[in-house]
Amino acid sequence: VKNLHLLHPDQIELAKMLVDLGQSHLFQHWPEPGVEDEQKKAVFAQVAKLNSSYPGGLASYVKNARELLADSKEGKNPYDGFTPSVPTGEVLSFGDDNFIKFEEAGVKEAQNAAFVLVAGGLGERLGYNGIKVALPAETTTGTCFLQLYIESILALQEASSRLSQATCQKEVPFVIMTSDDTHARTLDLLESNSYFGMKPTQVQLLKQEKVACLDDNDARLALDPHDKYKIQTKPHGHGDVHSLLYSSGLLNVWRDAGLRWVLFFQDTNGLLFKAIPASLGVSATKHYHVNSLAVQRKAKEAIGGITRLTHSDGRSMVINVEYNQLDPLLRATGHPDGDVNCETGYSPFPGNINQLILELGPYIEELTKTGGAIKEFVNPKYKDASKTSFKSSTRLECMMQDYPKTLPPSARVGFTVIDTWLAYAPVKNNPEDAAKVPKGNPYHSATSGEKAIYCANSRILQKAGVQLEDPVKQVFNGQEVEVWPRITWKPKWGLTFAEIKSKVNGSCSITQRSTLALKGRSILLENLSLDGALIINSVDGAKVKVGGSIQNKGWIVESIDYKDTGFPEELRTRGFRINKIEQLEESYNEPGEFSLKP
Ligand code: UGB
Repeated sequence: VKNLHLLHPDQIELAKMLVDLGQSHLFQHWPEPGVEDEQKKAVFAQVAKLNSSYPGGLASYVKNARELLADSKEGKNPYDGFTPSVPTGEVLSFGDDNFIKFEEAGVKEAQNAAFVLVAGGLGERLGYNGIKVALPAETTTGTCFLQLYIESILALQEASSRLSQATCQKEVPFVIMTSDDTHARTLDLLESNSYFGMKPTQVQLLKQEKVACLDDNDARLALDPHDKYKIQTKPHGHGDVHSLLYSSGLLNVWRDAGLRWVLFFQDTNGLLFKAIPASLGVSATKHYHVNSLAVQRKAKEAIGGITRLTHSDGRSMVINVEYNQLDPLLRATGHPDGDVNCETGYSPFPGNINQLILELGPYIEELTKTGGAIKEFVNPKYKDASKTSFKSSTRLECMMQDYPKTLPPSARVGFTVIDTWLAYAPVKNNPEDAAKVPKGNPYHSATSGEKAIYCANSRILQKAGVQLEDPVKQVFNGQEVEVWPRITWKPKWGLTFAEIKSKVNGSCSITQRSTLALKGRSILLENLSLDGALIINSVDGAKVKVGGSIQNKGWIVESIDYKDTGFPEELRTRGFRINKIEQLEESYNEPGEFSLKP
């Protein structure tokens, strides 16, 4: 009370609210006025921020926390009363007529889409010190994830307006959700690379705020152990993306501009855009309000399972059930073996890859009701079985894929299963953890993430008629992976199977030890026989026909020890480097028609 005169009237209101919420411990230790007054004012600047960045403010946060902490203490299961079953959705098979049809529909729709990347996480599991979107997706060209994503969106935008014969190209908006951990470095990466060719006005960064930590079951806000004038905060999870988008006002801007879809994706999946055209096509054709991308999932694999939950009171929803909850839920509902593979060798529940396609109109309608608040959870680490005190402070968390939990039963919630090799190879696990992954389950490491890109590109070319040698098995960082030829291309070279197929003619072949990098739009492979490394750079107006027999010493994949600090972290986490011994590299910097036939 003695310090009240230091505060603005609105800060006094906040102080009263905190007292009403049982949070007076936050300032009980304050010394007399005149001592550390600036720090005291700073506390209220932080309180104001915490209050405005949470839907419903701190009062809602504390109320939700008390309820969730009480449920957790009681051991209440959030899925009580729900029975899981396998939902139905669209299952695609790469390259067949159905897939091609959905891809075409998706490309048409892409100009009506906005893309949202959630990139606020630091990736503790990966043990990498930088931001994950700056990591090379593959080291043949060194293209980082953010560049790959931006070039994919631009390619999609261009292909979409070409297909619909639009007179001018619509700019597809790209939003990146950052956090205090990633914001400055993400902006710096964009600025120092001229936004990788995208107009800076097309990109928008929205920073998520952390939430207050909680010290006990009464949801007393925790003070920072190192600073008694600061409330301790931690990340609230990727679910924040919905309230941030809502409060930014962008959704209405997009609706007014005629957009129809919002696509959400995560930070390190180098394959993702190979799956986007077809899945957007599914959304548009099936009129899905919510479409979750999924892959076949091995039982107990550390990705959530897409599940239909039916409540005894009649409610029903299709939702992601996190992997640590699926097994107990199944066991509690008449499946004594829990989360196990079925006769296909996979779990019957498709694996959530956290790529969501939402229809904009129904999305805005829903957020107008909820303000973007997502059902939260709390995961306190208790000191003992009495569950009365915590080992360390906790906080509420939320996940973006829980958005459908508040939807009415009339909402059209579906999913699209895509071949794993085509759609999903995230970089999440450090080498030591990856090496411990049970045999047959995916490593989700930097090693497997890069190898998966070569595998997918090789298999796509194979399907387009190119003869390829079989991959060889090699071990890097304790992980056995298949090594295919190192084939990469710019997204504008080919985004859909139909487009890629149209660029491969005659009888082409590529040996396993080869490298092929196509860095241009109009490069036609015709009767090419490659045994070595071939790099083609071309400007947009240059049409290059590449054929004949090309042979050289090539680029070799060499194993390295991840503990060898002589190599940069980006290479150590993969366990290999590419030794560029000999290549044929040609650049076409002027428009025109060219032929490369050594
Ligand atoms: N992220 C944020 O932007 N903000 C945050 O506060 C936290 C994360 P993780 P997670 O694909 O295998 C998810 O940590 O949460 C971003 C799904 O929940 O990589 O363990 C972060 O930058 C799970 O169902 O993943 O698990 C990153 O881009 C499963 O699908 C993204 O959110 C799993 O991903 C994911 O963060 C998976």
